[in-house]
Amino acid sequence: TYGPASTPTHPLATAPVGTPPFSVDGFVREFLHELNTNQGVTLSRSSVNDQYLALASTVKNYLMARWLETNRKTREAKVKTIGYLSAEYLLGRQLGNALLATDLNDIARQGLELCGLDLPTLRAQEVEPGLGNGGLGRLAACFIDSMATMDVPSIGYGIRYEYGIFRQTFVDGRQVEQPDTWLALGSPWEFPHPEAAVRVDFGGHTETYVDDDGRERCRWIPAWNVLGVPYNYMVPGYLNGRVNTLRLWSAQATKAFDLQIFNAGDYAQAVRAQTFAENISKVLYPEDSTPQGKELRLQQQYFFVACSLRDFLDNELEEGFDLHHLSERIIFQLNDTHPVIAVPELMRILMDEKGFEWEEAWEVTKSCFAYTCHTLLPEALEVWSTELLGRLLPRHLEIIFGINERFLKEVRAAFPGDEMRARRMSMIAEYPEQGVRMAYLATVAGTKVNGVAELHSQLLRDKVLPDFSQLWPDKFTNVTNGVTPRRFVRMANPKLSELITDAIGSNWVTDLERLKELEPYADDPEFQARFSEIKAWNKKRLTDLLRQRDGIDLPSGHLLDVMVKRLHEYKRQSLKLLHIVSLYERVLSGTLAVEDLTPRTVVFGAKAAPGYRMAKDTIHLINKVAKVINADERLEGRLKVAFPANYNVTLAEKLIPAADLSEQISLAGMEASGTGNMKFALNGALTIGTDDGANVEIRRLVGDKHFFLFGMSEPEVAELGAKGYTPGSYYESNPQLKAALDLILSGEFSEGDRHMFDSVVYNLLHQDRFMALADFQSYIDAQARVEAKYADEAAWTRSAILNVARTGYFSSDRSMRDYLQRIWHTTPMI
Ligand code: Z15
Repeated sequence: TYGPASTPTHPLATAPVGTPPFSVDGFVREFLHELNTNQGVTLSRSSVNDQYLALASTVKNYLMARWLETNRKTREAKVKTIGYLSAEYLLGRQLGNALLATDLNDIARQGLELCGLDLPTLRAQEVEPGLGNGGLGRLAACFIDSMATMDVPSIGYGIRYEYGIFRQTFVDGRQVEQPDTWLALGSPWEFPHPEAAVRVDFGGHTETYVDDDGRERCRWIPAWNVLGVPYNYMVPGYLNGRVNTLRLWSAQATKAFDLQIFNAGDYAQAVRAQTFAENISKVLYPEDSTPQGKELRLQQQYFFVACSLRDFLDNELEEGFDLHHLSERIIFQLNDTHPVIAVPELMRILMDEKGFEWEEAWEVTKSCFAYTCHTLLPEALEVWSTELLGRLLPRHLEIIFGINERFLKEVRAAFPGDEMRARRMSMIAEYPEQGVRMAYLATVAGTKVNGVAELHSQLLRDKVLPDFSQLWPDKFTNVTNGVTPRRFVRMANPKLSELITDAIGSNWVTDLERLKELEPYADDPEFQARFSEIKAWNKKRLTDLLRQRDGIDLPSGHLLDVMVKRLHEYKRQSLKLLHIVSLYERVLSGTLAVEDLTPRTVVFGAKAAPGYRMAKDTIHLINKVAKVINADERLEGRLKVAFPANYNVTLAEKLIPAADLSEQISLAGMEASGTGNMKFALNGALTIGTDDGANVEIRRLVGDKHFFLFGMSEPEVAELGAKGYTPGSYYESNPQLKAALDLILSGEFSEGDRHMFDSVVYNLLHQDRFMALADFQSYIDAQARVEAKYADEAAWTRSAILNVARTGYFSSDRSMRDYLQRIWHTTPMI
């Protein structure tokens, strides 16, 4: 229960908490107070970490009254809330965003200066919470930012991993993973509530019994349980006074659990039991788009979803709320299939705990969920074996079978006699082992199913879920992804932001389509000059960072060519590498004069899943190629390759604004959307890319003249695949491609070892699932067009400005508007 035991009589007890004065003096007082009372140190004896923690507390204090007020108002208004269910949130650093949202940047800088401190130094002390792998986790972070900024009541639900995505290091060019100890120096942004922990059950069996009304019912007799402790985080809207909540769950042993064992006298065993329970939220699985089928992963999924549903029903709804009307108050957005076990969980709660009949429970359940699919790769679609599911969640498996049975009846009624169709559509796969297709369950249970870019949504309908889209055409829709302009333009690119604001005013930060008003400036020489200076300044900032962060020397005056994203074969980092090796080979063989080489630095950033051999070998090869090329004086410094380790949100914020060229070169039909592509375009990089994911929409908006398109289209890929693809024939018939691959095989990059990179090269030659060789020539030709354009500085700058002006569509605010209209059917709170 919440609240005081008796009615408060002190006048301050019901007043909202105060906000520190919005002045330099007020800020300094608050900061020194936090330093003394929270850190227990004086300014003169404080470490940089003390200062950072005190600064974080100070900024939190400015947000606190708004947070409490947001919670009160939302609760009172009894409006529909968005429950965003996501196993990942790749938040990035919090301090800069909080300072921006409160407009405290100038005050904080001046206040700290009066204390003899430097704001950027304190900001650099923050370790980012890396509670996600890549695009999917970062998208969740952008979406909660947009919802707060747009006054949409929402709660983000997820897992507080003790170790987020691993820290990547390179040893002799190979990736070596280190644990991410993001909590080690303190975690000032979270509010733990151990007293509000909820219990989550696992294992055991089910049984039937007869209830008081004489009805036969089912119940779950679990074998063990853990506690979920909520940790709340503020999600501040931009200058609008709204502060939403992100609620991440941490696993703890229940008392009952260890008491039993303590009583048996086995202290060591009891402590081990504690550790066992706490394993559930210990570490983020580092695979992006390749489910592992591990028991602990399923435990994580059920753990956070069970906590979240329990939390919403018990703590966010008023007592006595009639759950038949649940969908008037919540829509749970399923971020991929990871949280889909929430569907049978809600059914179980309604039937087994609240006494609903099946049909009643199903009516409610199917109106409370919507499902976003983020992939087309067949291997990325989660299928949980019924053996595992039944062992861990026996009641849920029963319910899934029940949903499937009724669903297949509906299919057979709609398509009489079409038994093949019914089998295809079953949520239960029979091969290679019996398993639950989580995407099918989500599709059946969701009010809506959406893909994340136009092409992806179309392929989802036509290729991944064709039977479902025939049965329920209206269930399928598209919401193209977006990125938050606060973090990825306003914060990451302060100089460009100032230039934009000088030209068109400051409203673009929350109304990004306004960037269109920049179009006339694309031809303005003065604007062009300022724009180029800013790009140069961003490059300088990156150069300084990489020198001290990685000991990397970036030459100045180069075309900065950037490919940053998870390492995955379908994304084709190997194609980018073949381009680099080919340039090098042509200089060595004299087919390209050094003077004709466009001065270019290629920057890679990419983590590989620790068990993904081909991805790790590719990283090794990139590093080895970089080492040889960077040391070869025959190139006269005109070609450099940089691969800073541990690409993350913090590095992205410095890298993206400095880029000239954005590499978006996945095989068409494979990248669901991409979101890095949007961040680059918004920061004035030109894209070289295939007709894939959101690239399609970027190109349509910026125009063909300002985008370097290459490669097969998705239908061409499908056709070539059907005809039979033989990568070797491209090697045989293209001398430039052959020479590049041969140079790798010669041992040039491996101290004469001719076999070090066999795995990568022979995979390309004999398998090449993602058709890099088929697109090689087209890519080389497109890179020649890049160089020609880069030689005309004014033309390049004009195109870069037009990329900024024409990509306002890719704000995640627009994505949220689309979700509100097409899926959630609700409006912001005024
Ligand atoms: C992930 O980061 C994405 C898809 C997945 O199925 C998983 Cl498990 C992780 C990415 C897509 O690859 C990317 O194209 C998309 O932009 C992003 O999700 C956000 O929708």
